[in-house]
Amino acid sequence: MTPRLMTPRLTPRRLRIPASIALPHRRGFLTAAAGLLGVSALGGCDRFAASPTGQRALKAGEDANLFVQRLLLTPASLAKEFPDSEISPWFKPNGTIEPPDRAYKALAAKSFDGFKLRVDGLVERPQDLSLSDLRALPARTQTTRHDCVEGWSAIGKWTGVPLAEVLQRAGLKPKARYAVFHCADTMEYAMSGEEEEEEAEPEKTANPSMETRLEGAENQASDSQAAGAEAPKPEDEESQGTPVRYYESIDLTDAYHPQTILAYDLNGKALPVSNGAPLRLRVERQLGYKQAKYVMRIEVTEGLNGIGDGKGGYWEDRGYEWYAGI
Ligand SMILES: Nc1nc2c(c(=O)[nH]1)N[C@H]1C(S)=C(S)[C@@H](COP(=O)(O)O)O[C@H]1N2
Ligand SMILES: [Mo]
Repeated sequence: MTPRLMTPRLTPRRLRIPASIALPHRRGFLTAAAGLLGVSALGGCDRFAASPTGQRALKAGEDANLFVQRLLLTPASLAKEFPDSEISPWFKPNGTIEPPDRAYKALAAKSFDGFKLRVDGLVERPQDLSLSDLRALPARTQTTRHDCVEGWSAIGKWTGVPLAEVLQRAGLKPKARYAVFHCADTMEYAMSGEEEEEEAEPEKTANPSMETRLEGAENQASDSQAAGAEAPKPEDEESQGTPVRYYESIDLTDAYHPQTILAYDLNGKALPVSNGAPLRLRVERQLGYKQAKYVMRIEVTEGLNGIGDGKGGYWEDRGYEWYAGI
């Protein structure tokens, strides 16, 4: 048992972990942790499993297992937080900076008045939460550094609702393992049938590095937006093929992490469209592309197959790592 784990920052209260996972006192917490990890130093797994603490911890299931393991095995469990004096004067927007989608534009035109975050999938009580619903839930503010794979960083002060609060309202079903974030912005249009095959081949052969492709897509996006040319026109949406929208996913360990929030404010003001309005994910121990902007729906799933190309995110489907730890 390493004493570092007993830091006051890691109390269950601060972590807002579900009641079923939170154990009444630290000794119990660490005993349960040891049991779940198969550590026998505290008297053996069998004895642990038979004890009331063990029973409760084991019943909490694999979510608790993942959660406890990550806490125990990760030396720095919280991402660094910065003083306000270090906030970047400008938080560079990247990737999509203005979703071309008709539905999104209609919401933005009304200051996201009709916005409802859908929470569904493996949950007991699907939710549709307006911005005022989300703002009425407990909030967390954190000033953190965002690191993009392109090699730039920015420090921003984010305020939002801990994802744990939202998931707790929805209630996870036993098979829940991942939270998938479906975003409003179309990245490209998929063609149907043989056309798609023909188009896909040369790209695979050329095999450009992911950085090149990411940069390419980002430049293309900003160029077209600047020129107002290539950006899909709302009336053309359907005729261009099936929209391929941005999406991301995290496991429940990250979902319940205290710094994982759905942010609605940046630097004390409503999130700008360029940075993901009305709602974006902050999962602070991972890289920029995990920080899904324009989140419309959170789907709780058992696996990642069947969503996009099955790798857990738009950029993951194009070769990036699913776990983008910093
Ligand atoms: N929906 C959506 N989310 C996204 C992206 C995007 O293009 N669309 N780009 C990602 C990347 S690569 C980065 S670095 C960050 C950029 O966030 P920012 O625009 O607030 O700087 O958003 C991430 N989340
Ligand atoms: Mo990025």
